[in-house]
Amino acid sequence: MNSRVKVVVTGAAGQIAYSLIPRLVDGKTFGDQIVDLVLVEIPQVVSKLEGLVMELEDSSFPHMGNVTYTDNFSEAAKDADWFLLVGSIPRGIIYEGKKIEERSDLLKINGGIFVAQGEAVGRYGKADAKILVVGNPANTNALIGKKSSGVDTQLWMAMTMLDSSRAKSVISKKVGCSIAKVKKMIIWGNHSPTMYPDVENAFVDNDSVGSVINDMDWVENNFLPTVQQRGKAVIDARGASSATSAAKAALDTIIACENTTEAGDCFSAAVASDGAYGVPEGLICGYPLMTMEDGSVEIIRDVTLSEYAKEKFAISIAELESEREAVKHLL
Ligand code: NAX
Repeated sequence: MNSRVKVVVTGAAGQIAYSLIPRLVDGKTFGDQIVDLVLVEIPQVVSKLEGLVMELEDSSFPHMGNVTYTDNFSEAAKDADWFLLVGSIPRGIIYEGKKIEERSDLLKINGGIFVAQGEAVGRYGKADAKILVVGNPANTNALIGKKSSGVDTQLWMAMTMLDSSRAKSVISKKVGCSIAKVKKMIIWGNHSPTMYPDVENAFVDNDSVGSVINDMDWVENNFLPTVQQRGKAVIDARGASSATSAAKAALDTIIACENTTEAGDCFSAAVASDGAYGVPEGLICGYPLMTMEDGSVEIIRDVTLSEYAKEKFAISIAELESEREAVKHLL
């Protein structure tokens, strides 16, 4: 075995984490490396993590290194390579006597958490650490975290992989092909119902999905709402939000960052805009990304957007800007 990687996971007693954490040490996600885990929770539930650590120990994972748990994020962050920031206060919870229903309330509460976590990632994490924000509102949480970190060498991402996997699934059913054949599934914008899953630039074999399907009415009235509202549909059906699929998407994002992207493909995550595709600088925006041979993650810059796509993308950019405005006191 080659080396070690240290991974911090917040929200470790939550439902996504229960599916995610064992698979971080299964020898697939990080390949042939020993994975040290630090599991983080809020003080009220941190003691529950003892049970999860027991289960991990009992699972006999050859790639598992040291596993610890804490409610002290700064302590956890020391020399970490990866941060999976899953923990956040979910919609629907009673918080300080009020039911949290609005995205604006979520922004306020979770924004505060990400200031402190961002500072600790910047101060104690490795200079080349990668940070994947899963906790919602993911893009704006990542924006606050990145800004608070004060470090430019670390890579802050918000997760849109689940959205791209959902889009691939809908396309593969429509076209009648294996999901593995659907490539270059880009999610533009925010991880929210305004996201724009780009059917026109996706490929099945070497053909554009847009031209294979050739039905913009289906795209507008079926594909887009299905993908954009899939999170809600799962909640309605399951009585709980997506967990195992979100965990798989987080693992897929790590794998995409740790391995060179195949020519002609890309992966989806939201990263800080440097003005690419006209997005205001600094917004954490869903883009097509590729991991280069030297391990750096770059925005793919030569995708052509149709007028239809530009219009949809603009709606999501406007939402990201309004979220940034709502948390400007934290930036
Ligand atoms: P759970 O409520 O099961 O777990 C969240 C856990 O986070 C709880 O155990 C809570 O105690 C902990 N937590 C809260 N604040 C924390 C803090 N400051 N430090 C450490 N831990 C903290 O939620 P779960 O279903 O696991 O979902 C977690 C987050 O993922 C939610 O915000 C959810 O909205 C978001 N999602 C994001 C998705 C994406 O694609 N980006 C999809 C799935 C999911 O909806």
